[in-house]
Amino acid sequence: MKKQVLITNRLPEAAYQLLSKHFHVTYNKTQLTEAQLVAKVKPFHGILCTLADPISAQVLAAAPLLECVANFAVGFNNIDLKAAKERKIWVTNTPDVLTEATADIAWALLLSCARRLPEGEKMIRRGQFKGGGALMLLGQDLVGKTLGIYGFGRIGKAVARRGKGWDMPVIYHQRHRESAKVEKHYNARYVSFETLLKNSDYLSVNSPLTPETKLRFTSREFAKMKPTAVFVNAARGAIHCEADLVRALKNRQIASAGLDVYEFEPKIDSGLLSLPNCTLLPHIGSATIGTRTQMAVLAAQNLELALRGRRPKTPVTP
Ligand code: 8YV
Repeated sequence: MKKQVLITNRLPEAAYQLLSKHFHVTYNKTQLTEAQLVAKVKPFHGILCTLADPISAQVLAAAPLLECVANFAVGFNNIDLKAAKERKIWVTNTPDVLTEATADIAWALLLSCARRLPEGEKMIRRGQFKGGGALMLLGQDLVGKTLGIYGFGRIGKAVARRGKGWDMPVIYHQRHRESAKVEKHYNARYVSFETLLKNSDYLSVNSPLTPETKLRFTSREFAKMKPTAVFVNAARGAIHCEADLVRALKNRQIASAGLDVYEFEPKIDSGLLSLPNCTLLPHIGSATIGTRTQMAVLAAQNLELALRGRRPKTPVTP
């Protein structure tokens, strides 16, 4: 008998095509709640899910046959890893394939904030552009400015690499310091968290969401940043406190913010929506045709390998 696989939501077709060759696939095409997942997962040996699916201890407990949860994301904060480990269920993610696309979005936000693109767009669409003015929409320069990176993993490094094009010295902070060779390659200097806050002209958040990084950026941190600083988060919204960020932007404690992620996603603080000095995107960091297709293939390959009793390509557990 073929093993049973659940794809929890719409994904690039490659995932279904690959999995349906080997397994009996149930392709669900709408977002499921935690209660709906609990009610649904009993017959499945494998689940291919997205970040929006809460794979909690309750969901895992409702799936006695489960061997693998393949997440369609590099982050896996939607999955109860502890419960999965206890049951020896594989959890896999999709690293590497989305690094460049996500770094591009961090940079798109950075440029958009520096040059006030949302305000310019709005002016045009409202018919308010009556010819350029010498003092109209003055933004900030990038060349030679300091690029600060919080979380110097794959995506953080790809953000840093792009900074070379603008001759930007890079400072970074994370738990551990990189080797001298890596630092030289990225023109990057390890600094304390306080120095990162104080010295960054552009500060990009690229860390995973963990108990340690949760709410790392609050009023206290924004108060230490330069009034001209741009804050960019294309990682996870809960790494910053959204209400505190709104206050910092309103009070011009920092110049602007570029966000692809939100603390209570998909809810967004209404304060942010009315502020001119921020660029807001709907979590599209990895959303290119090529990247999402590669993510779907990798997630499906991980699931296939695990259900055949082999080691997945990119396991998070054990
Ligand atoms: C999501 C992401 O996977 O990979 C991650 O951790 O945040 C994104 O790439 C994507 O939005 C699909 O849910």
